[in-house]
Amino acid sequence: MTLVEVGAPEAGVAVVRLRRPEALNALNARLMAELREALFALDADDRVGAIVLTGDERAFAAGADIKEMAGLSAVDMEYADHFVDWDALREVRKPIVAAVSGYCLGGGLELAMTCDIIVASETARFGQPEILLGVMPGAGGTQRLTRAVGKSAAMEMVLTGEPISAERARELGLVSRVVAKEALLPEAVRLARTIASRPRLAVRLAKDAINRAFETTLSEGLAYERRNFYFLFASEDQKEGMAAFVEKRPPKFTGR
Ligand code: DAK
Repeated sequence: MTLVEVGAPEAGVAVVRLRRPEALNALNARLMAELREALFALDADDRVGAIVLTGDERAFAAGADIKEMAGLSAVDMEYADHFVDWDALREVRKPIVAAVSGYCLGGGLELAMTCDIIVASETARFGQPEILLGVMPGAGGTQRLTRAVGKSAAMEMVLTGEPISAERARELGLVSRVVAKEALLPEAVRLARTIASRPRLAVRLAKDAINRAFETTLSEGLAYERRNFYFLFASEDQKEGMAAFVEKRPPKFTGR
């Protein structure tokens, strides 16, 4: 039985579902390896323009698998490269919308933050509870959360381990929208379809440039943005998009 279910692409969007409900979708090594394989396959699939990653109603994911991690030593982790699949996820070039319901804790939140947009159901709970286990976030929580919500709120969440509500997460800018629980998947898919309908190369280079904002100074980021912008003038979609505007007709994008 697989721990990651991949839906057939529809209107440019594939839904990937974490499926380990008996452990609140705790992220063990097998699940992460399957997730990596699934996301990379979709990244290479021309039918797909955007991906939705979701869990179930009770949990997006309640963290990395504590039972699997409990007995490891630092030396084990270093030699086994135990978390290699986590690091790979940031290489996915297509946009990923995380649709989060219920628990989104520890590595679950770190996984959601590796995605590009987080849509939450009103039942979602976001937290970094690692401190309660005697450790701290290890898959980007101290970095991505701080960039998303600022120092003070990140310190509160990481140092107390207490979760926040979906509404609070929206106020802080951690999620882009909060919807009723029945509307979560339809809304995330609708958003992903809108993105998938946009010219693919522009979407790809825009995602790339936004992610650069977290890696560089403003001047370097602006120079990077400028190069991606100029590059799009080498695309057929730029010619088509601008010609269609001038000719007052809908554009026909090809992704070239
Ligand atoms: N790991 C393993 N099993 C888990 C789990 C987890 N994180 N969360 C829940 N489960 C399992 C429970 O053990 C239980 O299994 P059984 O006892 O039935 O076999 C089942 O899921 C249902 O959970 P509960 O019975 O506890 O359900 P409740 O409704 O009572 O409580 C809860 C729900 C979410 C409040 C509770 O389960 C909980 O506190 N879970 C742990 C949350 C947590 O501490 N998460 C952070 C884990 S540390 C890294 C990558 C990632 C990480 C670090 C480094 N690298 C790339 C270096 C990440 C670390 C973490 O996420």
